[in-house]
Amino acid sequence: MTKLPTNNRTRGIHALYAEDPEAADRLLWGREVDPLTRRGFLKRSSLLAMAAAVGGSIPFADRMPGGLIPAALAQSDEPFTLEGKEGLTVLNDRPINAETPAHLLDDDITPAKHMFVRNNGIPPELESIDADTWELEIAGESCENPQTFTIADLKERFEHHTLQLQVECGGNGRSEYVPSASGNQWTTGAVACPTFTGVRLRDVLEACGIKDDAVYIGYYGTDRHASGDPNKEAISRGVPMEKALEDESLIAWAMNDEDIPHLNGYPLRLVCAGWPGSVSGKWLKRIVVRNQKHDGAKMAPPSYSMPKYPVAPGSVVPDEDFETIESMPVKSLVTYPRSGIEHALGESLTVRGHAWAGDLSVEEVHVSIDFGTTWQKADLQPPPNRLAWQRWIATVGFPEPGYYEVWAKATDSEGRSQPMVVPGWNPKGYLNNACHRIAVQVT
Ligand SMILES: Nc1nc2c(c(=O)[nH]1)N[C@H]1C(S)=C(S)[C@@H](COP(=O)(O)O)O[C@H]1N2
Ligand SMILES: [Mo]
Repeated sequence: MTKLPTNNRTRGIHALYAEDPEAADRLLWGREVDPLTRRGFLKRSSLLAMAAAVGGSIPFADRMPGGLIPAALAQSDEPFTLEGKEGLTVLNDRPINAETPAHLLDDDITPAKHMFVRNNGIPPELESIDADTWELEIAGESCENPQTFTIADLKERFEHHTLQLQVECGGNGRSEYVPSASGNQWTTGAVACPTFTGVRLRDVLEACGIKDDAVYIGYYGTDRHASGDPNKEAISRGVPMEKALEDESLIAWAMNDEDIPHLNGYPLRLVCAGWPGSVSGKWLKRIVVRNQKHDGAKMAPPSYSMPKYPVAPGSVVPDEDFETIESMPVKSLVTYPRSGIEHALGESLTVRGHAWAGDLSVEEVHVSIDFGTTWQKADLQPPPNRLAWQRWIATVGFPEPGYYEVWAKATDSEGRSQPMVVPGWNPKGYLNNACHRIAVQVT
């Protein structure tokens, strides 16, 4: 007989799932979980792998909710892994949200395995997606000739463009706000800058005809609302026409010259870089050209919106006092070395990272090793193209042994710098662009 490797709690939870799944969910997750949302995290094909991982067969496997992480794994120190991803920190598994530690963002071009995942709902099952028959519909009241394109049509009819584009979640950095804001507690890792290949959104919209009264576009994807309700969208956001028609706004079918990873929107996604990542729709099925500001799910305040004036921490802000976030603020990361390293006194240390500034470019980056008392200018490279992040590099020395922090601070092309402390508190915890810092022990 195979035996379960772990304690009675594991055995207990399986029995409880068989009897009373809601109670088991409360016990395991500390909350109730809609039965439909239990699906989808681990695929059926993973059952064998899962049995191997827990060290024995799972007698009640057929009653095990699809979304369940076996307690034997959830309780172990093994980092939990997502297919195609490496080293990400999983913040939430219903829906899946995972961020990238700063030192894994050191590449100039973010590899697919290190691109963060931000899901508002339940992604379409990979098995249900057929890229060959996938269709994108262009419609809306301000579209003259609504049309449908397969991915092959897009590839054939329009010019291809490959650009390196930064995607950052509007809530990146949320974990630092006090009082805490609800939502994923991102630290610094909800940002990435891979290349995307596709066609210009502008070319496709123009082929369908844009009416004079068009002011906004909105996207729809095939993910489902977290409740499982088929009549609700997980998210449907968009951008004003001006942003939609920029050279860099793409409908992309490839990331880093390969298929877009499943969790990042395979087989087709919108990329409107420099704005909150939420405008870059994944699993893209439909784009509507609107004669009013798009009113899809998560367009209304307080979603992706900031108070129009600074508010005291903890304030309640009325909906009419919010405005939709557009360009993201200037920001930077120290991606090398990894925080916490030891360094030999007398040797200089090369530090490097990336800086970006929403729709703008980065003008300067400075670093400090004395908690911001003095700053030295870093070398800063231009972006490979507009809306890509920029590499910065600096060499620092340390006067004596002890604990140091390296801080980095970027300044955008309009003279705005990153704050050294967390910027203005806001109800949903958006736009924290405080300086990133790493620890260095000099011995
Ligand atoms: N269809 C769909 N598109 C989506 C989302 C989503 O949940 N569903 N999340 C948005 C948000 S909030 C962000 S930050 C980015 C994240 O992109 P990534 O998961 O590829 O990193 O996708 C955006 N596009
Ligand atoms: Mo996001």
